Amino acid sequence: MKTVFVLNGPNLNLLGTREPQVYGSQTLDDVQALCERACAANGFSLDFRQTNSEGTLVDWLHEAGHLHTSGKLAGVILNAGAYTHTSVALHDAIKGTGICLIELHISNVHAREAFRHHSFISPAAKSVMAGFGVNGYALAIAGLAGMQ
Ligand code: CA2
Repeated sequence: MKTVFVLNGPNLNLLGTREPQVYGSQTLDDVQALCERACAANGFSLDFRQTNSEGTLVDWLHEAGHLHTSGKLAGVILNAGAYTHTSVALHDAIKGTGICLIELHISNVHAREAFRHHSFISPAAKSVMAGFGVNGYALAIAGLAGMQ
C-alpha cells in the first residue's frame, strides 16, 4: 500500500478557531479525519503533519523523496500556508526530490490580496488546487489515485 503525505505549513494549526469566513469552521483534526477517510477509500495509507517551521517542511519533503525512490509514495499534498508566497527553499526541495506534489489552498488565493497571487510552489508542482475549502484535501487524494 502506498502512502500519501499531507503536509501543512504555518498557522494551519489555527484552523477552525478564527476567520471561518475564509477557511471554514473545521479544525485541523477534522481535516486529518477527512483525509483518513479519503485515503481508506482509495487504498492509501496516510501520513498527516503540520509545522510552523520552513526547515521542517524541507526535511519532510526530503523524507517523501526517499519514500518516492523506494516506490512507496503515492504523492504529497502540500498546503505550505504563507511560505507558498515566499519560499525558494520549498521550491528547490520539491524540484530536488522528483515527487508528485499537489499544491493545495483552502481559500481561493487569487480572489484575495495581491501578495497571495504568486506561488513559488506552483512551478514545481504537478497540480494546483485552491478554493474548494477543506474538502479540497479529499479531492486531491482522489486526484492522486487517478495518477497512479
Ligand atoms: O488558503 C490556504 O489554504 C492558504 O494556504 C492558507 C494560509 C495563507 O497564508 C495562504 O495564502 C492561503 C494561511 C493559513 C492560516 O490559517 C488560519 C486559519 C485560521 C485562523 C488563522 C489562520
